[in-house]
Amino acid sequence: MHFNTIENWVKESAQLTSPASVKWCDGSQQEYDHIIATMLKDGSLLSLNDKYRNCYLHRSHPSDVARTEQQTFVCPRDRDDAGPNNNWLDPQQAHAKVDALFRNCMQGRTMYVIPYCMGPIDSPYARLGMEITDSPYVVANMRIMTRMGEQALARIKRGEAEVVRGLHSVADLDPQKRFIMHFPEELLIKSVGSGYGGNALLGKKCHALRIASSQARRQGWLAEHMLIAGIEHRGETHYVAAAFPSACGKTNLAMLIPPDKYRQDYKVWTVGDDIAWIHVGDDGRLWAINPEAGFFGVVPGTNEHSNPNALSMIDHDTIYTNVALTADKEPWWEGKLSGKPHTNWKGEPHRGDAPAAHPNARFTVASKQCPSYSPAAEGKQGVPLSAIIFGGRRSTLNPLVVEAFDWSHGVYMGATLSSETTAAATGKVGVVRRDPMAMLPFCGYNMGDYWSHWLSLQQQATQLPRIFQVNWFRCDDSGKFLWPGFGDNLRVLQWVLNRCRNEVDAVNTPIGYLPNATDIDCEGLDVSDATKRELFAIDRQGWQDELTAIASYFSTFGTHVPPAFAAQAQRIRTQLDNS
Ligand code: OXD
Ligand code: MN
Repeated sequence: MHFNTIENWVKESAQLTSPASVKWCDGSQQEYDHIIATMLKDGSLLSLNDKYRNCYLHRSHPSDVARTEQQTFVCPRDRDDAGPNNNWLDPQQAHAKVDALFRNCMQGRTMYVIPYCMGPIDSPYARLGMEITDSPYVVANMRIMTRMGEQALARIKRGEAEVVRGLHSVADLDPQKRFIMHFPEELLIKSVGSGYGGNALLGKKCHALRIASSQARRQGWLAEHMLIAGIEHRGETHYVAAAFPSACGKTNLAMLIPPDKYRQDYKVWTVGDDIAWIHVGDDGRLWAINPEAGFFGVVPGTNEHSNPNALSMIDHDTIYTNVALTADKEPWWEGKLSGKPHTNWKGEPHRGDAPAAHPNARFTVASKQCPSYSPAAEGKQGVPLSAIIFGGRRSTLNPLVVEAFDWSHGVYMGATLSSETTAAATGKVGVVRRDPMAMLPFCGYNMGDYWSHWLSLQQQATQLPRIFQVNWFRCDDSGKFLWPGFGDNLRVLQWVLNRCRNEVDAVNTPIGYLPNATDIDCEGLDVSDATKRELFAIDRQGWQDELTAIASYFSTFGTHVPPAFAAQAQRIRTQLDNS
């Protein structure tokens, strides 16, 4: 895109929104320090106890605490291109609707222009973006989450690549006037009325997933809601990408520390915790980069047990959003093992049973602060994938781990992913919803076409990763988790790796390959043989019902559903009947 086009868009945006001044961000430390100082002065950031060097607390508006999917729209000209998975408006109508809200909305404020790069700055797979915002909080967060500033601008000025533009304003934060609009055909995002996370840091969900997924479809690659981790064993590192719905432990898995008995032999390297851009390499394998430069992670539940790496990276140079405070101004959240809450996330005295930190409270921190951050994450080419893992939060039915027979079955497995909802999006928590590839809120085009696109990689790649499905969240009748999770998930990853290296065989079942009982090491765990059997039991009636639910879900995508899926379902049904 020609740089003139971008300059004109910045001018037009300023004419529309009438800011007091316009500032092009250079991404420097000095600029960051200045923004922080301004926010400390106006009260939108609070400083924390000195033990937390360069850490700050931001309290968002209490009605603006999570992504708002019902106000998020994908607006290609043809409604069918958005699919039943997206809210849609005719692009002209959508522009008119939001432009009315943008009119003069920046009066008295500074308009910041943020050039940014998603992915290592010198990577051929990195992509460029430009966000305009009136929120200093967004500027500070974008500096941590992306490669922002001079170098990105230099690449943009060269004009050789596509640039995704995003116009953002907090406006008056009125939830009724909050819209997150995507125009994939124009590579454009317009977000108004929210200052929170994925609604406002446009590089993340809006650019790197919704718009990028539609670019990826056009250009033959994948933009996915996946962590990327390297598992090192005896000098060899295998990389896996894993898709889980929001707030289902991607960050914890990406930063896993092996249990004691494995610590000598295994080391997990973090490449990314939320987004993977996957392309076919010259060698016919799939390679992944993490387009982000930081983590915007869920804070509650983070502790020495669940994620020691995260805990140690967030005690300095971190922006906290919506956590509670102890009496001596240390950040506090549910699951923190020390201190006690004095002030809740809204800044009120903490009382009673209500959570002190908001369940979707977040930390923003540079990836480089993570002790397990992989040097390969900064490499130009990304990392080659040995396995892709899909995981949902299901208290019943889905086994601890199962491997797909082949790519086509694996894609079907990903497409049938479902999960109980969490606090990462507004709405009811704990309801089972279908969340194909954990991309339901993030796929920027018709999900039926997206599945076909996944299947089409078979024609492009010569050595595809194996595909697995995991479920750390199986419960017994009393609601108690059957599997310890966290670091012990390495025991499952070990099986995944052994399968990738063709070192163990597996049991052929209607739903895929299951581990032999002895191949998942449970030594030292409070997992009885009976529990283990339950973790891998196939509930025949449950699966038949699941197939019916899946078929009815797929039918909402009409003719867009790949025919290969019906064949998969038919095979599973027949094998369940016959087994
Ligand atoms: C996130 C999300 O913020 O998925 O990563 O909601
Ligand atoms: Mn996410």
